[in-house]
Formats: sequence, C-alpha cells, structure tokens
Amino acid sequence: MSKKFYITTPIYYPSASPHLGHAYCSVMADIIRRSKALMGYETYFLTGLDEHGEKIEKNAESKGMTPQEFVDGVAEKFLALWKLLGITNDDFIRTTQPRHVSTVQKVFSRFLKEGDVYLSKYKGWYCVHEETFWTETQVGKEHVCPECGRPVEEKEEEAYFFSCGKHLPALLKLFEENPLFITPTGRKTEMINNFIAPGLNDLCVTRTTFRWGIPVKEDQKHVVYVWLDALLNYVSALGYLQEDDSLFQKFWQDPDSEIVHLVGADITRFHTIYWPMFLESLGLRAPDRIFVHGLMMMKDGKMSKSKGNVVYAEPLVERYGVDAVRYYLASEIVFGTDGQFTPELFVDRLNADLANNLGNLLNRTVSMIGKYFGGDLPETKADLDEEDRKLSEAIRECVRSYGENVDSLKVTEAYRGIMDVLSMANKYIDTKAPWALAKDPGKRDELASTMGHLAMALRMAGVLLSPILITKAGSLFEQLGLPSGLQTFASLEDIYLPALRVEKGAPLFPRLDVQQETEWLKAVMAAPKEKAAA
Ligand code: ME8
Repeated sequence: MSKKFYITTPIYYPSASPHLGHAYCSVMADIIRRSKALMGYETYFLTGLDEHGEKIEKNAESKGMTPQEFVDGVAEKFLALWKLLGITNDDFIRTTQPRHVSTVQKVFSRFLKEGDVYLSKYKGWYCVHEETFWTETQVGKEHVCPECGRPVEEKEEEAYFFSCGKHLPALLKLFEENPLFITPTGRKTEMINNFIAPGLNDLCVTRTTFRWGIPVKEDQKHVVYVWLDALLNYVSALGYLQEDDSLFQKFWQDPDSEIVHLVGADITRFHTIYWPMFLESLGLRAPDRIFVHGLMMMKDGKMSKSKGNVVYAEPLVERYGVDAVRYYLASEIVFGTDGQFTPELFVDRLNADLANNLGNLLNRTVSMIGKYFGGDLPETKADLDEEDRKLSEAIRECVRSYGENVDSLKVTEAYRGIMDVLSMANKYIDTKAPWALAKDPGKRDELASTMGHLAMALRMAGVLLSPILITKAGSLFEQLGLPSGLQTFASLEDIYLPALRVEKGAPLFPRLDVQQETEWLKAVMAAPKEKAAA
C-alpha cells in the first residue's frame, strides 16, 4: 500500500487580485505534491479561499456589492491564476460553501457540549486587516497592530471564548514529542517566547458586531470568528462530520498519512498554537508539520498590495512561460527563508540555470549525437573511465538526496542539487572533448559512452525537474527519444540507458537579453495594478 501525503496552502482572503506572493505558496505546494507523487506517494492537495470576516464585508461594501458577489468575483481570479500556473489542487474549498458551514457549526456545538467554549465579554483591541485580537501590551502606546502596523480599534462585545489553559499541556507535549511540528524549528522558539511564555489568554471565537460569518446555531446573534472558521477548512474539505467522510478517513485519520500545512510566517501563531488545541478538543490528531515558508520580498520590504510594490504572475508567465516562473520561485528563494524578487535576479537565474546549464546542455548533446552518430545513440551500460564513473556517481547521489530532501521539505536543496550535476556534465564535455574523440576511429566506444553519460544526466534532470518544468520536461524527453517507462522516478534505480533515437527540437529556454528583459520587467512592475494583473 502506498504511503499517503496531504498538503495544504493557507486559504487566502479574496480581498483583491492574487499577487506573486500568493502564487509562491501555491506553486511550492504544487511542486511538493508533484514531487511526492513522482516518488510514489498517494497525494491530496487542498487550497481555497477564506471568504468570511469583517475585512471582506467592508471591502464589498466599499464596492457597493454584497459580500457573496464580491468574493465570487475574486474567486474567479484565483482560479484563473491557479490554472495558468499549472496548480493541480484536488479541491478548492471556499468557506461560504454549505459543506464547510455545516462542519463549522457542528464543531462549535461540540465545543459547547464539551465545555471548551464559554460566554463572556470581550474588551480590547482588534485589527480588521489581520482579523486579529490584540492585548494592550501588544498594541503598545501607539495602538497599532503588531503584525501590519495599521491602527487597531477598541472593541467591547459579548463573545464566546475558547479555553486554552485546558489544552496547553497537550500542546507543549506535542512541541516536545514532534520537534519538526514547526519547521523551520527556529519558529517554535519564537512562538513559545512571544505568545506562550507571557501567558496565553483564552481565544475569543465569536463576533457580534457584523454579520458576514457562520452563525452559531445555538446563539444566532454570534458569528464564528473568522480564524476558527478558516482553520477548519483543512478537515471540512475532507468531509469531516459530513455524510461522506472517506477522504477524511484516508488522509487525516490514517496514521500512514503525513499531513503538512504550508503557511507564511504571518499566520504561524494560529496554525501552531490554536489549531492543535482545536483539534485536541475534537479528539483529532495534530498535523505532522506546519511548514513556515518565507515571504517574497521586494527591495522595499514585504510585497503587499497596501505598499503598492506588488508583482503579478500573469505578465511573467505570458512572457517567459509557466515553467520559468515556477522554477524561479522554487530555486531562488530558499524554502523556509525570505526571498527577493528583482528583475536582475529573475533574468540571471533563468539564464544561468535554465538557458545555459540545462537548455544548452541538451542542445549540445543532441546536436553531437546527431553529428557523430546520425541521431542513433548506442546503449550505455557501464562507465568506461574515471570521468564517466564520477558523473554516474553524482547522478546516483542526486537521485538519493532528492528523495531525502523532498521528504524533509528541503525543496530548494533538492532542485539546486540537480543543477550541480548539470554543471558537472557541462564541465565533463570540456574534459572529454568529444570533438577530439570523434577524430580518432579507435575511440568510437569512448565517444558513445561520453554521449551516453550526457544523456543519462539529462534524463535524470528531466525526471526530477518534471514537478517544476511541467511543459518543458516533456520536450526534453522527446528530444532524447526517451520511452515513457524511463521517465519515472522508480526507473532511475537504473541510471544507464538503452539505445535511443534522439531528435533535435526547439531550444528549451532561449537565452534572455539581460538589459532588454530587466527593462521590460521594471516597466511591468511600475504599471498600474489593474493593467499588470489584467
Ligand atoms: O492570512 N510572500 O490569508 P492571506 C509569500 N486567510 N507568501 C505570501 C506573501 C508574500 N509576499 N503574501 C501572502 C490569510 N503570502 C488567512 C489564512 S488559513 C486557515 C487562513 C501567502 O490572503 C503566505 O502563505 O493574507 C501567507 O501566509 C498567506 O499568503 C496569507 O494569505
């Protein structure tokens, strides 16, 4: 039976058009899911939208729309972007869907029954933008949100609270027993020092001052706090507390299923502190990992609509293709740390890795096989000399470490490792000097082995890069004349190749003109939002 793997992205607020920052998390989740599937896991990938809350209600009102009309419009934009980026999510949960509403109401009833929520009064500070309550100390003398810096509002309202104290020991035990629960691990210290050590207040889990939320069945003037509502998407989408809960049984309840939530640093607290407590209260297991990815930064800080420094994925995909954009996101930004988008970094990364290292290697290899062997590459069964042996060893090691890195979510390392082997293969051409071997009829076997080893490196790269290069890997396989049986991860157990009939095709990634493209990118980034995201 294959092992199971359940991966999720945050469900985004449909407050405006999604930018490259949102695209980043979804692309990474998609790459991980495809990499795991390649390695034989049975996978399930969820993304969606967090459609309730005061912020959405206010946004809709300012546009003269009902909240539902407003979120329906933005949802279309998210769906179109996921399609453009080749995102293969299995489900798209929207928190206004009846299936989700029903799960949330049932969960709230359970909390009430178990005595995990109680009615009291909330008095304090609220940031509408972050949909978060803050204490007096947290907002400081200036009364601003510690997360986004916007002014907070003083609120006093009757509210239900979730008792945190009862679940704190289990949370601390979880932190201790599963050291990778919060990855990268430095984030755990941050959570303990900033939120648990100063004393964890009970969490306010309902609101009464606006209506755009899921009503509490037992007390209709309350709507469920948007974060409790939102976090439950990870189980409601699987059918938890619904008639058909087979996906929930398979991907949540089965201990053989690994559960990973990808989140940005901004929402770590809700996922690592409150979410496990809610689950414990429901008698459900915690996810295996909350992976905190970094933020996509611009030169002047975090990319965000309010700063007006947003880059959209659409024009980039249109000009450079979906593979190039996916590759940039996975390779330039070390997964788990912040990364930058600048026109220079973008063009340099695509030129160095995709045009030169990969594209040019394929082009040279296929051309040489055409020239020296009329396109018919004899089989490659073994290494003839030390140079062959070193390249073969690097290929084997890359396949092995790819598996390990993907399993431990070291995604950037997994993919950079492939580039290292391709660099080595490019140097191998210079060392072996096939043009010289071709002049000596006594060196036919060595020439064939050299071409064969280049094809082996390219085949390995094509297979392992296929989760990122969703269109170009196919073209690489085609040019190498590689049968489908040799395009799988399992087939890489044998790195050698049978006889192949290669055929030159269009260059995979044409080299970009640095000056022309950086200027083009700068112009797109300066374009008005509506145009850039159109
Ligand atoms: O917080 N770089 O939604 P949200 C990288 N609805 N990732 C970015 C980014 C950037 N510049 N900007 C956004 C919410 N993200 C809640 C989540 S989950 C139960 C509820 C990504 O629309 C990143 O993953 O503000 C971040 O955590 C998420 O979008 C926040 O999206």
